[in-house]
Amino acid sequence: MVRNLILVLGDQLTPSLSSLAAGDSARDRVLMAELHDEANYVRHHQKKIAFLFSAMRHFAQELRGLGWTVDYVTLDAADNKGNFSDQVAHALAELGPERIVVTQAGEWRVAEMLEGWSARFGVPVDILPDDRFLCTPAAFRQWAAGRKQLRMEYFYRDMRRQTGLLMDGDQPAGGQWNFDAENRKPAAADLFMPGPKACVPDAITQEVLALVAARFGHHFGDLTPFWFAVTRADAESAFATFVRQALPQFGDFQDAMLTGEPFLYHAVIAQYLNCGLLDPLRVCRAVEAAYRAGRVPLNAAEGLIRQIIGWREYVRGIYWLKMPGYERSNFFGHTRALPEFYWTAQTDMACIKAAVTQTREQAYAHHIQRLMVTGNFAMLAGVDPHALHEWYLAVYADAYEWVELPNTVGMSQFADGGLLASKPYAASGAYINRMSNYCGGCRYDVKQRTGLRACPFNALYWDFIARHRDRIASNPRMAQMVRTYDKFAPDEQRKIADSAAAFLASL
Ligand code: DLZ
Ligand code: SF4
Repeated sequence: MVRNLILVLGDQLTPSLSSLAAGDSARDRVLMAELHDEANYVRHHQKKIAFLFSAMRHFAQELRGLGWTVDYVTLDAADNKGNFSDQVAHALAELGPERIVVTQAGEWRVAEMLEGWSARFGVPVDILPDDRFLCTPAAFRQWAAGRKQLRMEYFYRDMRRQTGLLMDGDQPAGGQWNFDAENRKPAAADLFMPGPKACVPDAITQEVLALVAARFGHHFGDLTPFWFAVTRADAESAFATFVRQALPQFGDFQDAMLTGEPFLYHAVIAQYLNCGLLDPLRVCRAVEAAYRAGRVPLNAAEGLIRQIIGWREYVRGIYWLKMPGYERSNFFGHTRALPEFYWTAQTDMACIKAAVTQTREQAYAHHIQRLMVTGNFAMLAGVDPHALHEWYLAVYADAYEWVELPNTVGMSQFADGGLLASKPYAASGAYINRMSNYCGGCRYDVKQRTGLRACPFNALYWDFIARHRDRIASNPRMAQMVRTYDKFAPDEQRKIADSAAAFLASL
């Protein structure tokens, strides 16, 4: 007789998960399922689906090793019902448990579904907090209450104090909270970049790859070569390799972009953190230990820890504070469809071509490529932020709505009108030229503002400033750009408008 049915979602691959910690392996049953609807609510990248299915299969094995009985429903199983609700209904009919136990879902859409189950099934449903995060949605709400602007920096300092990470007593290590200003060196192509540790697919992964090729071969993205870690042990080993080989340089070159170097000194661990294979706090403690041992400079250690206990927790807080509704934010009223080259990479813009190509190959691009190339372009071109949101959610292996949506809608598109970001992250080609070597190999000339050969980012940038001047002129960080635009001769302003219009018409 089964007591509790414990549903483990695809991004809950953590043995200490609250639903499992509350359970008893002798009396409870674990349910995990590969579901058509979860792979399709946006059409996820093939590599992302393979990663998650394989990591789920390995996690089921890990749980069995710990004594759990796991009902694992593969995508092609005869009793696969295709979605969470029908799969749970089926398990209830088969097993007749007293209650359902589940750790709070990461996405609002799924959380809503869980909320409806006790009424729908007439069985008690225990929804337990997800204690893999440092800040609960309720604590974040409290932190946000009464604040006009929700700046990450202040939240981050609280998290440093709360965890004691990089603290010397009550002072930040090195006498400074944030070393971002030291993290903006452009990279040179002759640097040695080790790249993330690649794992060899085992028999389970091979089977998943065949399944994904057969069932999701029409989705965006290259399935192979497949090198992601799919077990906790391999994810930890990939992280240890990063700390040893790349972290010392991570800080300096965090914002750099280089042709043919998709990873530079980035950790490429977000996909492991976000599905539960790596523990955020343990990762941060290991990074601090490397700094304290003198193996890693402070700007690198602080930069990485800030991403995890600062930014990652902060965007999750914003997500739960603002959902539902946040996904439809559209401050600028942008309505353009997402250009086809976000899927095909067929564009003469070398920066976009590089970002989309590596996204197709790796289901990965680093934060500056996402923010300042594909994100920046979409905002300048007036793309509907919701369409862009669905793209990011589909194409990146680390993307779940709780983390991706605030990054897209708030940070990259300024669609929430400045709740999250202090200014629109709009930039002309000059920024991309400074931080990358893309422009040298581009058909467009980054130095020209208008005309057929001019870098499209330039006219689009000034046209964006002109189009939205009423919305942005009151922002102290944008007012200067509005004044600069106003000083352009009328003829130049007309050329900017014509160039931008001609380019947008060609999309
Ligand atoms: C993203 C994803 C995919 C592609 N597939 C599954 C799946 O087959 N089974 C599953 O339990 N979860 C999957 N997920 C994650 C969910 O869509 C969702 O993002 C999380 O459960 C967070 O609410
Ligand atoms: Fe991108 Fe413009 Fe540079 Fe070409 S010239 S790579 S379009 S920024």
